[in-house]
Amino acid sequence: MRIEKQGKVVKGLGGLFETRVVEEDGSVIRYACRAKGALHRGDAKVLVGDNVVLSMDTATPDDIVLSAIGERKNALIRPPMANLDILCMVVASAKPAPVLETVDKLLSIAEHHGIEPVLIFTKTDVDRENAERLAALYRGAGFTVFTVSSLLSEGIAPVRDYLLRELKNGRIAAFAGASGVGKSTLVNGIFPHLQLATAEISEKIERGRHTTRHVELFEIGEGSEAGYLADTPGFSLLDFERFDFFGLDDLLSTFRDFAPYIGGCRYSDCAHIGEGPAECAIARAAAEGKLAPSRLSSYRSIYRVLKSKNEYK
Ligand SMILES: Nc1nc2c(ncn2[C@@H]2O[C@H](COP(=O)(O)OP(=O)(O)OP(=O)(O)O)[C@@H](O)[C@H]2O)c(=O)[nH]1
Ligand SMILES: [Mg+2]
Ligand SMILES: [Zn+2]
Repeated sequence: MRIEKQGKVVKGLGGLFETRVVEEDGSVIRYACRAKGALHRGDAKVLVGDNVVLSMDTATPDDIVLSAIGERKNALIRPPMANLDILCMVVASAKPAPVLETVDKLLSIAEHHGIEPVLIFTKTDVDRENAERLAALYRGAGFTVFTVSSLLSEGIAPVRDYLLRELKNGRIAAFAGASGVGKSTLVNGIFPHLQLATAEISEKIERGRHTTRHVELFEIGEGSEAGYLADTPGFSLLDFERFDFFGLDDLLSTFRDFAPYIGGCRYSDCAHIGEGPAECAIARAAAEGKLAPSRLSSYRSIYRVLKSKNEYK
């Protein structure tokens, strides 16, 4: 007899998926399975975080197939995941040096998908001043911000408490960011029983070594009320060429700190891209120190990318 079970994909590696199933008696079982042919390509590809249907024959219970993907709340290319509720941008105070434009791009993509963005500044022991400066900048922009040093075991408990509070009933958060910023080290700090691989960044080029190679969900809380935290592979610079961007018209609403100034520009069709403080309310806010100038410059740079994409479609 063929039966079906509902599960969630917690890991995918080389075409093999690990899925988590809550059985009728409440016990939690992990099944390893392959996906049926049509679920290997394009948008139909199975992602970690997907809610899926597993089919099996009771006569041959080891032969399990991932046969369908449930409706998705959202799906991202980087990190390759579905159904995210919270995206934690992990950024090092130094080593590797933060690139705010990349951070802002990812925040913008998260906002666009309705995923709550959170910032975690790591390696406060390396450059405390920069960590504090960045924390203040993003708190001022209206984001939830944490600062941590895994080396000194500083600031980890507030991150763990936040995740425990926010991640219930299947909700999912992911750590995302450049290679070598300390994502896996922090996951190990939050779940002391895990021993995820971590590695020194290259001294010469001050970049990470892409130590984490796959996305994996770790359970936070218990049973059917559990939530999940994902460790993900670090970005490389090339990844940003392939980002899933959206329409130009949607950009402004993904910069939450700009909201108070919208409508205040001299011309109603102001695009806020080159106009000076006399005409543009957003440029004026940046000039007066109410908005971080780096946020405005990220906005302008993403605007240019989206515009050229839309023109060549
Ligand atoms: N000084 C200092 N070093 C840290 C801290 N957190 C992590 N590191 C070190 O930074 C290096 C990279 O850490 P990982 O956790 O492997 O970084 P990752 O973000 O998971 O990197 P990928 O898996 O490549 O994406 C390791 O040598 C860690 O020991 C910190 O708070 N302070
Ligand atoms: Mg890692
Ligand atoms: Zn304007």
